[in-house]
Amino acid sequence: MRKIIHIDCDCFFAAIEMRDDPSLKTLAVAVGGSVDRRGVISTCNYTARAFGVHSAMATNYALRICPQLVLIPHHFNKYKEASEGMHHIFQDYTDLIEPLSLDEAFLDVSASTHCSGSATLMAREIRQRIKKEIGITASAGIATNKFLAKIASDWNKPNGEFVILPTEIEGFVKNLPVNKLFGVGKVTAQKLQNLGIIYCSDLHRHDKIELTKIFGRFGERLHQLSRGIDDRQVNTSRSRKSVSIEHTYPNDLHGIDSCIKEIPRLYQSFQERQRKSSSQKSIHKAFVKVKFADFSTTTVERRADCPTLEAYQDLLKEAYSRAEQPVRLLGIGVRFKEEQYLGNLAQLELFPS
Ligand code: TTP
Ligand code: MG
Repeated sequence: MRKIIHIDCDCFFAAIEMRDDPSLKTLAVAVGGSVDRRGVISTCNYTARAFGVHSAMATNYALRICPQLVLIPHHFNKYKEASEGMHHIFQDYTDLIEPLSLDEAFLDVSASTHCSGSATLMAREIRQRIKKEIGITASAGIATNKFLAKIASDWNKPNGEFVILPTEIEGFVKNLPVNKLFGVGKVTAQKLQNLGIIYCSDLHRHDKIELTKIFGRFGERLHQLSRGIDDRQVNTSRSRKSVSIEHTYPNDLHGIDSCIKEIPRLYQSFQERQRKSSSQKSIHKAFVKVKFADFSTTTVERRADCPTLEAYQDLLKEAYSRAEQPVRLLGIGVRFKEEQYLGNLAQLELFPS
């Protein structure tokens, strides 16, 4: 039986800004891009959430529904520093840490002897240390696998924790809406709803074979998740599958020529980013992403070991031809070879559950 903790900070970027300027604490605060640059909200505090503001919302709209919203620009260095500080805390409890983002990580504490081996007490202590040493609050979920731990950390957010004991799994998943299952997006949720499946208990009426017939390989996963089963390891060597850079333009780009002209600048920033990451991975594909004025998005990719500027310009022509509308965002990037992951997975087998 494994002991997994999922830690997720509360309104992370906004929490850092409130820590550094306590006068913000009583106000509705968001961190994001400005209206004149057609920015979006990265996150907002819980006061702003009460007005309906949320991540990925256009700043312009957020200010309309919450006119008193205090908008703060990003300070990524501070977020990164806080994230590193949290990782130092995690390392006092286990080496098996899988970061999911700057403010979120899975910890496998199965073998840890801290707090007499109690994952619940470790999670509490970690939250207290994050508060004291970093100055922000985090929520924690404690369970026997990653899927349940992640759902649990959200259960009593903000500044809360939730434990799902092995004996409670069956009762817990029974009443869990299927859209909470990892991998169930809007389309699958709708498909499930059409079959009268709203809660995990509804999924229990269908056996593995039936679910596989309807949902392919994902059917098997649905069968397992709906029973609270998830064998995924805490992946300490989680590695990126792609690297990209994208830019949202303050004014839409009109015509293919003005889009093509933007590629050299993107290409240069992208190369800088790659240099900094000093990645040793082999490139497998190059891709270009285009978001049009109507927010529709298209991606074109092609096999390439070492994509040139011209290769990206060709990909862009193909992507643009799919809609031929004004362009809001351009992105370029690379995907890495799959073997890298198999290598990492093999390494993970060194840490059996
Ligand atoms: P989340 O953990 O998803 O959100 P949060 O920490 O702000 O709020 P919650 O209390 O619900 O956990 O994301 C962590 C940070 O990542 C968030 O503070 C800002 C950034 N982020 C974006 O920049 N864009 C996004 O769309 C999301 C979801 C997050
Ligand atoms: Mg968070």
